[in-house]
Amino acid sequence: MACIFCMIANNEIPGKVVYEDDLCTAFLDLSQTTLGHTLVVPKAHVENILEADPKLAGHLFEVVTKLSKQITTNLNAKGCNILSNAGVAADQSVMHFHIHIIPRYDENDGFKMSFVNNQDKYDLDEILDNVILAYDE
Ligand code: DGP
Repeated sequence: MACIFCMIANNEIPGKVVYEDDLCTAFLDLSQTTLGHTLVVPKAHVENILEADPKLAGHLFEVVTKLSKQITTNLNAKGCNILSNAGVAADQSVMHFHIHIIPRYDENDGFKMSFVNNQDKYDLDEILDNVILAYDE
């Protein structure tokens, strides 16, 4: 199936490209959740970070680091959120790995994210021992 981000990243259809190199392309997100909302995507099709080679993901994060400083400074933003949704349960709607750079201006600028405090539901030692340290690649 044709992937819209493959096509934009490889210049097969036009996008508002902010940055490009051999491995990735950064372009403006159509929705512009906040002014300057940008996506950084690999040129090769990878569904999301859970499928990505760590070296490729590392390169994307290097580019995200540089661009987030450039975009935040040039647009006089006060900060930014960096986000990558992986899987439908995590609200991924385009199934091509992408990292959002969302410049932030104030708490009412269009982007909302909330972290519910569930600390009384879980045991941190149990999570560490049984879930994270037991993980074997
Ligand atoms: P996510 O929910 O994390 O999969 O975010 C997908 C983002 O992609 C969403 O913010 C809107 C954006 N988007 C969807 N289709 C297009 C498109 O054709 N062009 C551009 N530039 N952005 C798109």
